[in-house]
Amino acid sequence: MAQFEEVSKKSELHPKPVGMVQQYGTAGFRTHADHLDHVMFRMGLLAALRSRNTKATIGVMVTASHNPEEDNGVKLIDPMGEMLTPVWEVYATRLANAEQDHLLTVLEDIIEKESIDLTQEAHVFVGKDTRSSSARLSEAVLDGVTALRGHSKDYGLVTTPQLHYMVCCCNTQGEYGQASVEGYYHKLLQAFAELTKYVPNRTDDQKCLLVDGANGIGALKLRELVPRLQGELLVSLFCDSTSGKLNHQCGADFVKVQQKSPKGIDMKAGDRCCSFDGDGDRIVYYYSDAEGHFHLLDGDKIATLISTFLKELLTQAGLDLNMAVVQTAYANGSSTRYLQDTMKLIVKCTKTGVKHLHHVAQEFDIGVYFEANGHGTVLFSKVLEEKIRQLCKDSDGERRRVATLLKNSVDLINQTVGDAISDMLLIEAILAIRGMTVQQWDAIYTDLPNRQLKVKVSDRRVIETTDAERKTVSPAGLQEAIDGLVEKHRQGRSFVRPSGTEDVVRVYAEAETQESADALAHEVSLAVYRLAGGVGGEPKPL
Ligand code: 16G
Ligand code: MG
Repeated sequence: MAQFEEVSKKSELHPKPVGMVQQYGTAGFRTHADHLDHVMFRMGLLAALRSRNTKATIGVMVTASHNPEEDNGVKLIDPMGEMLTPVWEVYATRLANAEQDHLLTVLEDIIEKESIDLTQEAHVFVGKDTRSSSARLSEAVLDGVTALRGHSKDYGLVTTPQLHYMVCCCNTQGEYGQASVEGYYHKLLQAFAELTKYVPNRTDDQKCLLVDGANGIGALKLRELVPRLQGELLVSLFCDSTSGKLNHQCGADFVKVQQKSPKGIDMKAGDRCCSFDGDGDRIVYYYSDAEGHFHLLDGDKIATLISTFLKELLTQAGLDLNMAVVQTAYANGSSTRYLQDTMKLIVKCTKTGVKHLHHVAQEFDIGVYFEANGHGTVLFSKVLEEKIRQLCKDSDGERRRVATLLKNSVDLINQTVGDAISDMLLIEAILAIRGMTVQQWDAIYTDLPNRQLKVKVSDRRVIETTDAERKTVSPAGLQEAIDGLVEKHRQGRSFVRPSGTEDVVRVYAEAETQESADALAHEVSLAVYRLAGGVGGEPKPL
């Protein structure tokens, strides 16, 4: 026990309120900031163990992404910059929920199960978003790392994907890039400059982009980056955190859910706009047309733009490699049809949550993955990266130009996780290279009208799903009811799933018209309410 004296002492400074229970959810712990001090300290401990276990540097990011300013949260980052492996999510939950006098027992149990050698060195990178609670909560993480004699490096204010990038750089001994904010900018700026230098005749109008920084860390980081873009992109930054509140009536989640532009953005008809979320790992684009109608270009449209571009380059380079787009059940049916039938791409569907998409995308030479909500990136196999390197060296003329475009696209993309800044630069480069306006991009396919609703039930775990959440297996009769309702609507599709972040059941419906999608969503909500133990009043029609 002597080796844990420091843990015992320090944990008294970060006591767990008796009886409080939290879960390492889809993207880590997330709740009101007042309930997280002990969780942060313990995640510092866990990161120090995970580092010894993997003999690599581990990341801990303090953020609650798109949640309100009052919330906070924490995500752990594994050695290659990917999200924490599921077995350790279970440890994280156990450690966070251990009552004060059980903490050492749980800690020792993890050490024993994973045969962790405490004499090994431990290294942990820590980062935080701009929430007022983040400073003290990240101190608690650092306390935890130190209590287990780990070394920590505090990156301070960084976006979530920047910290993922740092971890990957460090564990690849710099092969992925330099593990500093400066190194991150350098890599992206160079790739962006190389890509856009092939399109020298752009007008200022084509270079203009309005960005909503969600009043968060993304805005701060973009402000550092923009002056260095050398006029290749003319960014007007809104919701830049100088006056507005984080995620309040702005940010990618607000825009996606409300289907309207953020408050405070000064957009004219046809202006190309995008919104980041509160920790800079999601992005959506939009514009309004001459009639004032709002048009959203979500993760599905982004995946289509990027995969179409990369597929064309592969063909031009004569590289016969496999490529897939990974989506979730939320992907608009029109996008799936376009990618499969017109683009002849492999399309895979997984459960909601970035880690699931990431995992499937790893199986291909190029795996483009995006959730409709704007979280996504592209993964490239080692084989592909090597072939591109060879082509850049051995070919000339047009083939070399194409290989160079591919190489710089790879460099511009943050392969560790979805990254609003990197995605934005890639999208801007593709639009520039193709000479495409945001309206032309939007016109690649037309979204089917859709509607999302929530239903409150007494226990959402009664809903069990299969087939990447597209079908339910319980409660009995629900799937049959949904099938019956879907049949009544042209181009109808609907599914329900328990949320991983909120105590609700989510309902999705799409159909040929908005009226039809709204009606279907309502009918399916009623079926959930009746068959899965709905609470409160019956769902009302929209
Ligand atoms: C989390 C996930 C996101 C997913 C969302 C679903 C990460 C980094 N984030 O925010 O990918 O779309 O949860 O929420 O994995 P839901 O389960 O409440 O619908
Ligand atoms: Mg986020």
